[in-house]
Amino acid sequence: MTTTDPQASNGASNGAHAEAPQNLRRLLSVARGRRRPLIHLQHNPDPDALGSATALQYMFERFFGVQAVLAYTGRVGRVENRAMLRHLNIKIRPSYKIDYDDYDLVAVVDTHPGSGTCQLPKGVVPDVVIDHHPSLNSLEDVEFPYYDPEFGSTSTMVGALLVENGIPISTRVATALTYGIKTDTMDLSRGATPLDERIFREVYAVADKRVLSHIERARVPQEYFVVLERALRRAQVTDFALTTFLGEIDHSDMVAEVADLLFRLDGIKWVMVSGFNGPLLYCSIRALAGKDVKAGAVAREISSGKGGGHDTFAAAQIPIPESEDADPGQMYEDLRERFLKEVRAKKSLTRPLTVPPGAQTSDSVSQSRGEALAREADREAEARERS
Ligand SMILES: [Mn+2]
Repeated sequence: MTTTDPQASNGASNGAHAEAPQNLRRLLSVARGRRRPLIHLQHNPDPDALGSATALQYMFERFFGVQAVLAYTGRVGRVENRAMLRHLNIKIRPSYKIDYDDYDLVAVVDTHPGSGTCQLPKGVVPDVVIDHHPSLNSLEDVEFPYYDPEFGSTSTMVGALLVENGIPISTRVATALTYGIKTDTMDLSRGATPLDERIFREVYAVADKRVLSHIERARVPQEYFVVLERALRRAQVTDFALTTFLGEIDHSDMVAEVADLLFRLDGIKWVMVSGFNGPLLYCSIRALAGKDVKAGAVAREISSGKGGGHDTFAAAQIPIPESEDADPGQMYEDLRERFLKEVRAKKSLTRPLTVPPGAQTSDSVSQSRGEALAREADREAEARERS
């Protein structure tokens, strides 16, 4: 059963996926005869979007001998994700350079129309949607909505279409799916079902482990550590919640990465990390499982509907007003205020994670060191003048 009802499941929680043959038949019947398919990815595509799109592209090629174009909006920021593109030779094209009228089939992966992460051009109704993100939207206009929030990743969903139907996969496709499942489920620890495990085992067996390691251990620019230092220095522990502001960031994935790192702090139930890039303030939220307040609802609430997500991890993207006195730092403070209220953390119980505000840090140290050097240079110049 394929359904747009978020309550229903098409079997992800079971070890086997009985719907796989039927889902494959439906996908093939929609795609049959189409010569120019286009696969539209989630905004700022992550490994799950890239992995599921690569596997779907492979299916179009295998069954119909057609080359699907992969279109994206936003950017691929995280170095691991860029390494994935490079090592697996995944070609993606910016959506704005594409005329969607040139294509006779549009498939959307790892997002769905109506969601903030789906930036399809206006008026484009996809023929196929493959997604696992919780949805409040109806997908009834979509010919084949393969949609089920029970799955830990979209890569599992496309992987199931292949594996459960006995379709052989290439090392490249297996590696892409492996990395997609791995990152979306945090190594099968987050939102993963027995089916995610099963599909993961199958694709991992075929995956190129050396390439995987090259992707996961991709080298980062110095800026990464600069932002990380800022994140730690500004982090505040409030009761059981941890918050920090990264300031300006090069790409939005950084808020998620720092949120995952900080969530490791002992005794913490909630994390919120924010930073801005261009016209948007980004925010990532993490929560312990089993709370009566869910991360997705908190993200939606504190961002006035500009966010959402899963029970334990969620995100928001809040437009920064164009006016000159718009202050992302103040926006973060307001967001933090709403967040702490929403998760019911006691503000009086606030302490710095590492150093107290105003403590001597690398910034102030290098500043005073710079001043000392300048004074020394002045003295030397004076001495030269006297002699
Ligand atoms: Mn995903």
